[in-house]
Amino acid sequence: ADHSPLAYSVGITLDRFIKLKQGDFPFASGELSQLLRDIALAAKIVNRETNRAGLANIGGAFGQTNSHGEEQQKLDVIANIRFIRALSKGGEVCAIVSEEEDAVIDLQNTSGKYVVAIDPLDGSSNIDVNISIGTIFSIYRRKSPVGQPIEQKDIMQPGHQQVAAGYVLYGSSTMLVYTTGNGVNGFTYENSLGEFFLSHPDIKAPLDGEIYSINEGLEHEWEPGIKSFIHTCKTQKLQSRYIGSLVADFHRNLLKGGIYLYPSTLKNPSGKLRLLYEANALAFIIEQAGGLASDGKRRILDIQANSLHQRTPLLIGSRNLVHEALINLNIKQVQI
Ligand code: P6P
Repeated sequence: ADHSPLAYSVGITLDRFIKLKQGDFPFASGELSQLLRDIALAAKIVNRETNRAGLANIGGAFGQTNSHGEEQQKLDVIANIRFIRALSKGGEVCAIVSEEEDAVIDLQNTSGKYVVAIDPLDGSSNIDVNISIGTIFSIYRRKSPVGQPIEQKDIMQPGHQQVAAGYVLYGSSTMLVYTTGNGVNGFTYENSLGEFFLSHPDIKAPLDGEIYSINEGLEHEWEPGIKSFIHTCKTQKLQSRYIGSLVADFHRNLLKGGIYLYPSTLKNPSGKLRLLYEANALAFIIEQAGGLASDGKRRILDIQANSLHQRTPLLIGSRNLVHEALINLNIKQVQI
């Protein structure tokens, strides 16, 4: 097959790309490929729901709160159901941990080799004001050989055990960006054809960047190292860009260069973002693209979870910017 860049960028669909790339895993039995297709299918369905939310009276609040006491939006609930259903029907997954579900969902599928951690719709408070939202997912192989998946062993694996990770950005166009550990590739959805096409082959994060993303309204709650780093960003005339939707901020910084920070705050001493289904996936992607992801002390991918929904501070993006932030946070030299 022609592997020249042009060959990849002219009209190659996600399905074809997955098949092509499966060659990278000669012993692959095709289950991970099928799982990626199942996720893409659910993304197409959620994309359709988000695009018509305002019209189909599925915008706005669902009228219940999730297990964290956060008010659920109707689309949160719909996206959660759609991804769980697609993964259950696909047959490759034995268990799911979802932001929208307090407990692990055991799909009663003992032949499923994979575990998925997912935030079905992040940033859903932005839906009603038509700001981009996203899905974030991590994929692991189960560690226990058979039977009911074991929470500590199969579900709460450290991020470096991921076999794949990605996100869907429902924005001005809908994109699927994922890695299986061999680089990062981006696909843009063509609504009229119902297909994702390769649009961003082999994404690399610029080592430097001119953008920093943080909620400045919380400045009074930051630790001194964050205050000094953000002050440095301002003296170096970086641009402040903060959408309030993690996937949108992450994606822009990945392509253009930049750093996103959600540090420890008084309200959220461990940060606001979740380790298992937000930070780990984006950390895998950014490292595959040449960037860094840290909680301020440790590499995100090295953190061993001890609860399903645990939060973590997150500094993620261009290598040199994250490194600069870490030096400010831990004045002692940081080896990362
Ligand atoms: P804040 C959305 O609720 C979210 O989880 C991320 O998508 C976003 O970056 C962050 O929280 C915004 O949080 O506290 O700045 O409103």
